Amino acid sequence: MTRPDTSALLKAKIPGQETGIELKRTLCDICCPGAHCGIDAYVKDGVVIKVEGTREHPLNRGKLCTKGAANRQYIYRKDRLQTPLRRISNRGEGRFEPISWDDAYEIIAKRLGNYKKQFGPDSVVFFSGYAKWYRQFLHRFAYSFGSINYGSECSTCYKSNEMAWMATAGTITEADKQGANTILGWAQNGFHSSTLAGARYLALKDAGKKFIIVDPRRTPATQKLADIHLQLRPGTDGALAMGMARFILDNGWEDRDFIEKYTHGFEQYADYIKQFDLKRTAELTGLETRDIAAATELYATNGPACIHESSSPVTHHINGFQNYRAIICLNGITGNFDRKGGNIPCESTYYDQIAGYRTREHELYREVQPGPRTNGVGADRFPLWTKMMDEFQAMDLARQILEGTPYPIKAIFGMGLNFRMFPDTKRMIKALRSVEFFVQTELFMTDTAKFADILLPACTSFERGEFKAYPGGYAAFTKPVIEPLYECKNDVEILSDLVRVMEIDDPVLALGYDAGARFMLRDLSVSIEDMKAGDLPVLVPEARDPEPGEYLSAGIKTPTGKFEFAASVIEEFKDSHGLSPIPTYCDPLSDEEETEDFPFVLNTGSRLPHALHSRLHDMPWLRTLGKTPWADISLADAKRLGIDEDGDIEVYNRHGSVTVKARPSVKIREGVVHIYHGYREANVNDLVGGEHLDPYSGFPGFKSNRCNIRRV
Ligand SMILES: Nc1nc2c(c(=O)[nH]1)N[C@H]1C(S)=C(S)[C@@H](COP(=O)(O)OP(=O)(O)OC[C@H]3O[C@@H](n4cnc5c(=O)[nH]c(N)nc54)[C@H](O)[C@@H]3O)O[C@H]1N2
Ligand SMILES: Nc1nc2c(c(=O)[nH]1)N[C@H]1C(S)=C(S)[C@@H](COP(=O)(O)OP(=O)(O)OC[C@H]3O[C@@H](n4cnc5c(=O)[nH]c(N)nc54)[C@H](O)[C@@H]3O)O[C@H]1N2
Ligand SMILES: [Mo]
Repeated sequence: MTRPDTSALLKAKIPGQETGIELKRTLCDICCPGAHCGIDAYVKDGVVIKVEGTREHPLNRGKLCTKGAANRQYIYRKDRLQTPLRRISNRGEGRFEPISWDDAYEIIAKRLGNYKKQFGPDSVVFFSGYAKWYRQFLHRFAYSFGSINYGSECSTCYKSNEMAWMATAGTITEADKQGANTILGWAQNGFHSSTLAGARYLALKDAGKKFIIVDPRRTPATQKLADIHLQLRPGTDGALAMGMARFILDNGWEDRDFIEKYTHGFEQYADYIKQFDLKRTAELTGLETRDIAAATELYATNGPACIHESSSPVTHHINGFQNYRAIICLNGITGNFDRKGGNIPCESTYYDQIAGYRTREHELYREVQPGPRTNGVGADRFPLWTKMMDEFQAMDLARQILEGTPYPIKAIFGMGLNFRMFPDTKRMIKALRSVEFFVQTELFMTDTAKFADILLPACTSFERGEFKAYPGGYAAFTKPVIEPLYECKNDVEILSDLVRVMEIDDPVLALGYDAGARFMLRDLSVSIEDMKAGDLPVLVPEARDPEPGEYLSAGIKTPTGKFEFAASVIEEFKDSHGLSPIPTYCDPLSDEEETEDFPFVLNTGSRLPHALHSRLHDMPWLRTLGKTPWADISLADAKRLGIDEDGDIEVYNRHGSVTVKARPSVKIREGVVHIYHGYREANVNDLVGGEHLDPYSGFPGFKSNRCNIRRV
């Protein structure tokens, strides 16, 4: 066989000496840390010319989603920041002049140092947007600087679930879907939010598992998996869980042994849920009594049954934390806790991965914590959050900046902060205008970056290395596949430089990323050098999955040593903040007066498979998959209001309005409007109230708001 000539090889992007194309390996960090796929990067002359999924990678086995496939457009986006910049126009206008790294560091050191001296270290807040890889380092940087105020996008993401589990059972859990006969998928649509999970779900379905999906929308999961789809009104999940619990008790389907041996507060909870008979539950949730009954029977009698958790939609309501607890309590009532096929206690490793081994990620920052977290932003208003979480509740940040109480915030040190993801975005913008000093590290010239006084160019996962934990006991340490573009630096290098310029006494940060990683991974028998030696994740020998029953025999890690229907951790806030130790239910719209002006429920921000929050809407390939922002409405509502497919509609309420295309369909129930988030030209968070918050977690009510719609 003759070998094709070089130009043909080049055209086909074949690696080798003739072409000068090298195949190098990294990961895609565009979406959640649980799904950072292995990437084969084809590099020629220092430029990535092609990406593919790594076939040997234990997570993605060669596959990539649309987001991952668009990585070249991500790395080489035209608005990548190239040099450090100093703002020379009004905030938000976006005119900057390039400055040197040294000058940028000098300015930052001087300004932050002055605020610290004049107003105390807590007057400077440190905040991270969605990226997670540098988090522990930023957290430590805040603490070493002396400020207790480290916060992140976690103020709206996943942590409320974690709190609910910890408060109830002293642990987080994983659903043992393999071992289960019935899977209760509560807000489960991994087909969009975790693309790789789709194939795994289909395999479970093929294996004969029964699925109940609770979701106000019709989705790939409800269509491909659900034996029963409970299409409830958004945010009424707590009422449904309580109705199911009562129906289980009425029928004697509960696990008495488990309840007696392992639980606390059952009588009180059983008494409370008496009000949720099928009829009332159906009224509250908008479901049919027969569907609730059938789903409950399937769940309670075709066990073992596990509950698949979603990471945010159930908790994006003002009643979200308690709704989530009510769902968790179904495990306690049926005994599907720490049992094969139920929800199995587990521990999280490095950025919420469940990898079967532990790291010292929390120690990295806790060892330099400068004081009690009760001094943090939002601490007075959200004491449960403050007690249970290691960071401030950022939903109170804009208010504190604008009102200056309980103390003034003078500066923000942001990494990937994005105002568009906050409820009441206008208030967040106002706060960014009024804060005295705002530094931001970013990849791109985002609308938020335009408010920064000093803007520092960060780099992508292709231009740096990082430690990464994967389920199955894997650990990886990537290496850069290209040099940082332009003058970019990675975020941790920036922190490391700043520690030196600001003369902060922190030997770990001063030494940089590898030193921190060594600190966090010091208990593992695999060294970071071992991990770096190859270009695929390696197995950590001591990693192991938890065995069902192990946690119960070791003792439940709550104050009573029991699965707590009545959560001890909430007791102390009963009188001071009106929080209830047992799950209670309130309407998700109850904090705003009901009026005829806003008869619709606005549900926002379900995941789109080709988008990640605000971040990918500007990327040409991905944008073609959803050109203009739209609202899903029901066919009945469209007909009644004379709204056509793709007609412009205004969605509005007392907070604001957006104009989007209408997409009437069977996907959504009557009376509900759904809009995807993160669009510049139709920012749905202008319609979410900044004080529409869950008092337990501080989470915003992104997923139920009053609104109305009209044809434009
Ligand atoms: N209406 C509505 N709003 C929501 C939600 C919803 O469901 N509905 N969901 C909420 C949830 S769960 C979440 S998690 C948040 C997410 O909200 P954000 O975290 O604000 O999300 P992103 O739009 O991804 O913004 C992150 C920014 O970080 C930048 N970035 C990426 N990688 C790096 C890096 O390595 N270094 C630096 N310095 N910057 C980087 C990106 O360019 C981007 O501008 O949104 C919340 N907002
Ligand atoms: N492609 C892509 N993937 C992502 C992200 C992304 O932006 N893009 N973001 C990542 C992040 S930060 C997060 S937090 C996760 C979120 O991921 P998930 O937790 O899976 O959440 P979603 O995909 O937003 O929503 C899942 C389902 O919940 C339903 N839902 C909405 N409101 C309610 C409600 O009130 N009750 C019930 N029972 N269901 C409801 C929605 O209709 C949707 O079908 O996704 C992650 N994965
Ligand atoms: Mo999230």
